[in-house]
Amino acid sequence: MNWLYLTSPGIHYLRTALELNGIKTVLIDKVDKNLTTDEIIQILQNINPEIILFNQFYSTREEIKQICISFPKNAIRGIGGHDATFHSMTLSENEFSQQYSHADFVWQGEIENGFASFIRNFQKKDSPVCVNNINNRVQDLNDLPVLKHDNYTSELAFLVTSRGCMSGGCDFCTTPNFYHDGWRSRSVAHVSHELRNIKASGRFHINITDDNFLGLGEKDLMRGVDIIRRCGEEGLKLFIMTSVEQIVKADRLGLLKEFKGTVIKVFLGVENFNPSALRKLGKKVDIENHTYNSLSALNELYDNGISPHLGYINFNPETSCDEIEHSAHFLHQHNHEASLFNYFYTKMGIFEGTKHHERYTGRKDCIDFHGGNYSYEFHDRNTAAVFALLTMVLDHARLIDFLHFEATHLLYMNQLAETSAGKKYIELKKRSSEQNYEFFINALEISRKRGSLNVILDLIDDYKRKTRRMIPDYKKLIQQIVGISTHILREPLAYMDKIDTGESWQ
Ligand code: B12
Ligand code: SF4
Repeated sequence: MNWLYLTSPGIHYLRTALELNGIKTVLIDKVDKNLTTDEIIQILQNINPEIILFNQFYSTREEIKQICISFPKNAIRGIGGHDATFHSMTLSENEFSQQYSHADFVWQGEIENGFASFIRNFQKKDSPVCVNNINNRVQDLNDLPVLKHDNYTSELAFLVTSRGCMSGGCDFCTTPNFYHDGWRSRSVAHVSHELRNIKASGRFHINITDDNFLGLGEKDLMRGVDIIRRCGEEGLKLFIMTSVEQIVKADRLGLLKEFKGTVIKVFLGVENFNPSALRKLGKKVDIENHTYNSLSALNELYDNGISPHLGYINFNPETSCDEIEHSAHFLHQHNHEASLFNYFYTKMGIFEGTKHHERYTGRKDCIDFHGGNYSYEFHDRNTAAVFALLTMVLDHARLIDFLHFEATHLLYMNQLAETSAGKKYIELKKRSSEQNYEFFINALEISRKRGSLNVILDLIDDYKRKTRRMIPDYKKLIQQIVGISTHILREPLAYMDKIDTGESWQ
């Protein structure tokens, strides 16, 4: 999916804060340059730095350890970021010393206040040090540097216009604890300077990585709309993440039409259509009205030429088969949303720093971290069986998800819904939605009735055969869309070209 090619914003803030304090830096950007672990080690050996700093994600913990170990011990090694912050917070002193023995320090929280002077004065100790900076937030985000965007190659620009969300937010999310005193934003004028830099870098597509771009109330919404207007004037295209409530509000105030043609995709925090599942997830919304509000928001986005991408969590440790069945009906019945298999497959992660982590840590059997992933067992055996069946077709389903995602993005970026390509797109979306739904409901049925191995194999074969047939159709559609498009993202198209059309498999 094209958003995976995005450079990580945290390393750019880290670098800029150090440079502004006279500390010379070299950026090694794994995502942007598609670097392997060995290549990173090689680059580090060539540079031979005095200090190495890492922005850790839960899936890169092991890789960072490996890099640290492969490098001469005299360099200072520091680790920070969301995952390092919360992971280190949950460890006892002994566990911390053991698990971070490859590091000299772990920094918890933002870097803007305090990190530059810390690193200048830091002396290596016998065991790693933990620095708690979580309460030392940047309160006025207009104090943040305006980034230049001249040091990464991706076609996608990133932009951070706000930090945080509601205090005491959703139980599965780490954002409320990282930014415990709530949502803060940059002014429109401050953001506008950075928009100019992005434009000057030759990019037209921006992923706004704010957890909640449109904020929490009407004033925040108006700020967001103002930024969208500026982007519209500059011909910039946006991907944003926000809540169902703010989209509904924007529509009620007649503002959503201003998004048209500028906002291409909205990552919408729906999470689920089932009230009982929402309660288990600990989603902080008006649960009884959430399904209605979510469906209104989806319709309003489509009506304004914007493609919604659902933040969706179908499985959690206590998911029941009735909940996922109800949820599947909704996905299937509304705008063919069942077309993305990922919505069916997403399982809640139990991350350190969340209320769920606190809840489940007493029950250690529930959380197991290995190979860069959190796993747990489902309480219900039938639910576990459905999830296992979904896993068996994942390789095929993900290919179609990728093609569908990119077709959607191109179509909406160029506002081509009303063309013949748009009609073809809807046909394929419907086909994909029917296939995913049929597979899911059959998987559910088999799991409840404890179906035989032959029945299971037939179901899997049938799904795989049908999805393979869709590959050439999606590829043709994407070519057709590209033929009439003004705006194109080259990188995902290059990946698409490498996908075997599947014609030889039929
Ligand atoms: C953009 C984004 C993405 C992009 C990633 C783009 C990229 N290349 O990084 C995409 C869409 C691909 C993505 C995917 C996923 N993401 Co994501 N994502 C985000 C998001 C919303 C914004 C990141 C951002 O821009 N932050 C702004 C920068 C400025 O903040 P920062 O990185 O924290 O950096 C600050 C400090 O941490 C510190 N710092 C950072 N690095 C360092 C290093 C040192 C040495 C020091 C001292 C300090 C320091 O200083 C910085 C400035 O103050 C965050 C939420 C968030 N608000 O951070 C989730 C988040 C990181 N994602 C999360 C998750 C769960 C996922 C997925 C697993 C979702 C899914 N189910 O598929 C996938 C996994 C992808 C993968 N490859 O494994 C979780 C991670 C939880 C955890 N404990 O690790 C987060 C925190 C969301 C959440 N609240 O739960 N994601
Ligand atoms: S609304 Fe989104 S960002 Fe805010 S707490 Fe809930 S999941 Fe996290």
